[in-house]
Amino acid sequence: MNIFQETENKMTKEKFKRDFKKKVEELSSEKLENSTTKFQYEALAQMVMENINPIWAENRRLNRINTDKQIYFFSIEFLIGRLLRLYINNLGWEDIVPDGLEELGLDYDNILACEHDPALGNGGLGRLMACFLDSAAALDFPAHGNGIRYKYGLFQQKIVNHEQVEVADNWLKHGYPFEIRQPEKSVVVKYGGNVRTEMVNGKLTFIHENYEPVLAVPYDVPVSGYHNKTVNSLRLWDAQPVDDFDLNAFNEGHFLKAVQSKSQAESISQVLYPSDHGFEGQLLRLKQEYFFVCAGLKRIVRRYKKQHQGSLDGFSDKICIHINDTHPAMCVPEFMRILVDEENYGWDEAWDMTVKSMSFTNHTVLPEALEKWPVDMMQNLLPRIYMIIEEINRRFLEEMNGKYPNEEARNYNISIIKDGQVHMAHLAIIGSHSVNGVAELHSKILREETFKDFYAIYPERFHNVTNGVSQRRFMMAANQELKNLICDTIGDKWTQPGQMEALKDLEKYASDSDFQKQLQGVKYHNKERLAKYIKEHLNVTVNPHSIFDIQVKRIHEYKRQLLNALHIMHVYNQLCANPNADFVPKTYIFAGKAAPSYYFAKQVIKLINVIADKINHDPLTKDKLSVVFIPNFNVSSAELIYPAAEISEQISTAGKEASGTGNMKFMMNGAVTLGTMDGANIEIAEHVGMDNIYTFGLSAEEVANYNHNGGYHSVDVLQQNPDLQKVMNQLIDGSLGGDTFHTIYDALVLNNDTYFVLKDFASYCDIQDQSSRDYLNHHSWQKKSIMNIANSGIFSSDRSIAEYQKDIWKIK
Ligand code: F58
Repeated sequence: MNIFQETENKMTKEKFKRDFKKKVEELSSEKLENSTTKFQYEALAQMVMENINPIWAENRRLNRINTDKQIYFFSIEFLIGRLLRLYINNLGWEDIVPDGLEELGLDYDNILACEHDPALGNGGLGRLMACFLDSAAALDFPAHGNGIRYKYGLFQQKIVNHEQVEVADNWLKHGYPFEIRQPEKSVVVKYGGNVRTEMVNGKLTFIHENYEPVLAVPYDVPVSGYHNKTVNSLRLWDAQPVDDFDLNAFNEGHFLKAVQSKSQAESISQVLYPSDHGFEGQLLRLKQEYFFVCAGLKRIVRRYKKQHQGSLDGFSDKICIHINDTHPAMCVPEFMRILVDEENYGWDEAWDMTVKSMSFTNHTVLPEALEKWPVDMMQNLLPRIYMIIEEINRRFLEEMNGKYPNEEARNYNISIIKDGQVHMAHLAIIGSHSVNGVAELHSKILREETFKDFYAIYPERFHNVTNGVSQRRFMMAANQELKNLICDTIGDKWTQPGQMEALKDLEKYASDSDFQKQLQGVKYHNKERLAKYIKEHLNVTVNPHSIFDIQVKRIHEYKRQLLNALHIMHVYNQLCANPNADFVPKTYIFAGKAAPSYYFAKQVIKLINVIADKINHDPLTKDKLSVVFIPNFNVSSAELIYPAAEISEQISTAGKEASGTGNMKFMMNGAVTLGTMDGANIEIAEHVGMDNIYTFGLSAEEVANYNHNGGYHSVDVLQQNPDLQKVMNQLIDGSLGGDTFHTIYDALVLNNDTYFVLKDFASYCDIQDQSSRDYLNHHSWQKKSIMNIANSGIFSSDRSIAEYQKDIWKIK
């Protein structure tokens, strides 16, 4: 029994069964037993919304009258995943619904599978936002999301002839039951045109004219808290033409023009950019960035004024605008525009309010990913915003040159506008009171390298908040058997929001052979479940008694799926050379999408699939070695994959992965990390202890040292390692069924291996061997697994949110 269930509208199994049956029959005009799974899903979704809506309405009413501080996450991505099961668990119906459906002769998992998984994000950054919203609601904080309702989410990935093929993700085709359209809250966003000045009542006034208006229509999705009465909102904006009346234009010329402008407006929220690497300076992307910034701020400002007798005074004491990476950095000039142009604040006061309201999180140190917009593009698309950025920059440089007259080079470096480009990270840092990285090492690199000039000026602004993930989704819901086992062993305190560190009590059972056996049983079931999925989807048989060694994440050179693949080739070579040698059976599992324009990453996908095909069809490897690439990695398949893992591959080039969050999801499901000392792996190592993690390879410092001296000589490494030579030759000599991988070979051998794959190869092979040997000792392996679960509490996003609250937003 939970608090939520003690309330008046208590749901019982019998009531649920009655209501559900009635709802299905109303919707489908069929008896329950003749209804389709699709109608059953719709009925369940409607029942859930009918129960959430009154609580949501009450939350909205309270938020309107009370003046507690509100947090708004501005993010270009929210990778929310399927929501139905989460809502059911949050409502406290997690026992009622599955049992009730079973008694009605229905399968809960089949019904849940009808929900189209909304893919409104590329990877870690978007998923982090979803975990943060989940945690904030669980902890009763008023924190809301503000983003874009893309019509097409991240493409669906198919593998055809070993290669990635992208298919459009029309996730709204059959409607989405968890959103509420709010047309009366629509606002206009203005693009292009020109800005004219005029004296109005003795004040210089900026008038934006000849612009193209676009209507931003909000759709709200409820974000419910776990077993509590909090329901926050995720607001996603849809772009529409301002006036559909234009479409009725009476002559053909006008009609075509009107239709054109309709599709131009709609194109803004048409598609999520599928690139997680490198900055793409497309005009449409800039339009998207301003779109949700402008629309979101307008509503927040309007709401605040309504609550405060038409004034924005005191705004920064009550509102936090959190800028998630640089994509929403235009919050800074847009809020200045509202304050100065529309609300008549003086510049200095407006600037003070802006900086106090904004906080900024950086998610990458890859230089190619840092956003820089061409000045003329921004000036043409957003003329007034550009003027304000210029003025912010002018005043900033004036201050810096005054304070640090001898730091000319530095003052130039930190400029927002330089070399014909607007540097968005600089804008975000200068315009925010807080800047944070997402793991200790990452924050250190920001302070000492990426943003060192800013750190010298504003040391007090720099923070670290190590990422976290939602245990409610990635462990309690995805791995219910593990959750139950832990609750039976140490109680359920750890399942309460903010209490996950109580898992530490499990350490007492680390060497308990009874508990170890039960844990091993849970893992085995999860491996069987994944093996079944692999058989059904790929027609590949994997041995559930083999070690499940898994790397799932976006495909990127710095994440080094290639290192994993080269090692598998080496293992296969060994097996071929010595078929009767002792061998610990192993299944290597990969999943992840490559950006459609990222040729190298797509070659890596092809290589993995080619290797998999060869190995899985060789009778020599049967039951010993298999390789699987699971297509279309998304939040739903992730929920199946993490619980089945025994080894979590986190092998990025040290210094490149800001944090990683998959590492945390694996850990809380009992997988042991095999990784480099990078991102949050370092903190995982600190918490589990070096006996319970496998680390290898260069440190971030060593990588940086090589890079400062122009890199290293990959050919030297190759010359000293005949096994590696053999593998590299196989990439180009036709051994792989006639396929050759010259691009990969050239990057590693001729172009000096930017990501240190060959350099780390030998130490990776050693640690792989060691982990396989260790696996044979079940007792010590289970102990490692338990130590990982027991120490995963700190990697809950509840902890991250509590830190943001204490150090950055300072909510009481
Ligand atoms: C990721 N960034 C980091 N960006 O790579 C990862 O280390 C970190 O754990 C995670 O953020 C959360 O902090 C990331 O996912 C993107 O996908 C961007 C999306 C928008 C376009 C540019 C890439």
